[in-house]
Amino acid sequence: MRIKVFTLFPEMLRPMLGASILGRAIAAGHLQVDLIDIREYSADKHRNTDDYPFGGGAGMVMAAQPIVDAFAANLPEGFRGRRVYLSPRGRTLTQKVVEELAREEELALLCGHYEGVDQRALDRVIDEELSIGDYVLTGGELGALVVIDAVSRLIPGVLGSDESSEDESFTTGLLEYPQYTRPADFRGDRVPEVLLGGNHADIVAWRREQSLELTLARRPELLERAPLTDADRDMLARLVRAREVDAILTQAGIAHERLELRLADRFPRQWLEAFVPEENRKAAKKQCISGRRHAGYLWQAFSMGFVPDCVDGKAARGKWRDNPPETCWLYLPEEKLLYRASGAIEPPFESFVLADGDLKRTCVCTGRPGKGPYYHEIDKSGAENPEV
Ligand code: 4GX
Repeated sequence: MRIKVFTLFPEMLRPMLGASILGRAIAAGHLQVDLIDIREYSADKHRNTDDYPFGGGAGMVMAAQPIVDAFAANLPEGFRGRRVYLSPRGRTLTQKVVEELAREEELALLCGHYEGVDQRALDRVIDEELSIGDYVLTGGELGALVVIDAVSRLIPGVLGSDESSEDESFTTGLLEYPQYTRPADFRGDRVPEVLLGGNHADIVAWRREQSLELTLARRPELLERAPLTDADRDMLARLVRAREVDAILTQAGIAHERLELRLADRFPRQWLEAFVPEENRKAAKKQCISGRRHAGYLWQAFSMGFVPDCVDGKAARGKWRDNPPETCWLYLPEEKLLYRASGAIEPPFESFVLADGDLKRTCVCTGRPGKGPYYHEIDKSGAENPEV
């Protein structure tokens, strides 16, 4: 690709074209950038390139002559590429436009300064106006650099084999998941545990969830066009609900943290393994996890007697209040959402679980339509919970 940049300030672009990936691409011959100093084509005796605007108004306007003559001197007769003027009036640059430009053999970029360029110059030498965004620069040079940078990385050979030009965001239609590198612990901030283990399926699922959640929070309009699977849509519905639940918990003054959907999905199983005696597990599993979803079903299994040492009623509640745990787990079986909250909580839900950090002491509240809340305290010493 060959790019000609027409500018009054070629020295503004030079450093960017000499460094990093652009510098390497130019050195390797994948890209050729010619900087053309418009001033050199001024026919004026003082080499002026601008003048006052006809009709009055603030600032100066770039005159037609130096620009038209610079283009004539530098673009061959049969120039086949696209001639672009960088301007806030132009079509907004998007990755799609970048892909379009990258298919050209050659580009000519005109950088305007001051209040703009004499319209007659644009009419003679420009095919299209492009804007790099809705804000105003002091000149088009940064816009030209943005175009050059974005286009270059699509030219074969410019990116190394381990650098992908297929930006995640534009292939998945979603925002990119967070990335981490060593160390695993940076001043107390740990890399998400799932990325440290070697479970590839878990990592893929975690990244997908992060992408969906980030897109929902920051660019929800992208979700309308993104190619989504049924599993994605299911996840999204839960994430939408999670945001509502988040608001409710915050309103109730409960400091909380929502756990990944992946962990929420495992919670019922882990719960059973931690609290349901081996001999009852099969039956409990069938009732709790086997896909039958109705309000409070998981807790119904407990009330059916699969868990020993249940104490129901106000006694459990009192006991709980006297000796509150530091951490509570809140699992909403219908929404399939799992929360961690600090301190003993009594959330405004019909079904919830209160437990200390290692799940050794747990209180279950099951909603019973017409009968009010129903509390169980489960004492389990030495219960292990590998994930949550
Ligand atoms: N995306 N600028 C052009 C001169 C100008 C002034 C008024 C037309 C009308 C810009 C952007 C940008 C600053 C380049 C003003 N042209 N370029 N210049 N946004 O702000 O590309």
